[in-house]
Amino acid sequence: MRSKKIHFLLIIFILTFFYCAPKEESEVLPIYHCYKTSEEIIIDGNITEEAWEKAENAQFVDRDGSIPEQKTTFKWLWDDVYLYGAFHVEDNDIWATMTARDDSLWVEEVIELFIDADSAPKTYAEFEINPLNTVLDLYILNKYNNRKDLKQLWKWDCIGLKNAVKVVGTVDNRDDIDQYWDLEIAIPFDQIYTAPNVPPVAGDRWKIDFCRADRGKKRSVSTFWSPPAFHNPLSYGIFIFEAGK
Ligand SMILES: [Ca+2]
Ligand SMILES: [Ca+2]
Ligand SMILES: [Ca+2]
Repeated sequence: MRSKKIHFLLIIFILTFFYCAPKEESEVLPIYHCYKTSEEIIIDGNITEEAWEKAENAQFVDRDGSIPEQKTTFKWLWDDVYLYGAFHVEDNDIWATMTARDDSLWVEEVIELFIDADSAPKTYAEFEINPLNTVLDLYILNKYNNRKDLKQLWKWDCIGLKNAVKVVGTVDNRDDIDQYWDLEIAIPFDQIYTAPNVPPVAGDRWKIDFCRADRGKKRSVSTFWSPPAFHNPLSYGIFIFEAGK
């Protein structure tokens, strides 16, 4: 009888544990450790500050997890005002034509950022920046965690956003061989309305993803930090704010 009771309690314990235990996201989602910096970062497209050398380096992958031929690497840092990002985008054919804010940048070459600060996938911010340094920014209401009934709040502009690109190559000539473009960006925390803490507290976790459209003459390649990205916020990677190194 006693043994039956112990078995019963054990089953209850196991069921309770598995029901309450958070999903082990780290087993399937990439993790980025974003360190706090006290050094000045000038948003000029030159990712040459010493601070960047201390940041964790990560890279984009193909939909199947493989490393694409033209690599994209990125780093992030933060201070009390901004979230700083740096992307290094290898590309032998860099091109873009759009220069108006909130233009359809995704049909050309672009880096896209999806920021789900409260890890509640129904709301997140989207940024896109092209090699001409044109910005698209909007808030998304995504009731079903997919593209169904997506509400896009285009009028939202991230006030105080700083962004700069450095192109080693030509954006307006597709007949020559280019090398790369770098994007440096500073997003003011006070514009991320869904952030649980402004500025973040060390240990805060956001859900974030990045994508790249590399639209070559023969084919388009989409790469990601955590595929499938885009409007699948449950797939975004885990972005952890860490104290300074
Ligand atoms: Ca810089
Ligand atoms: Ca390209
Ligand atoms: Ca906008």
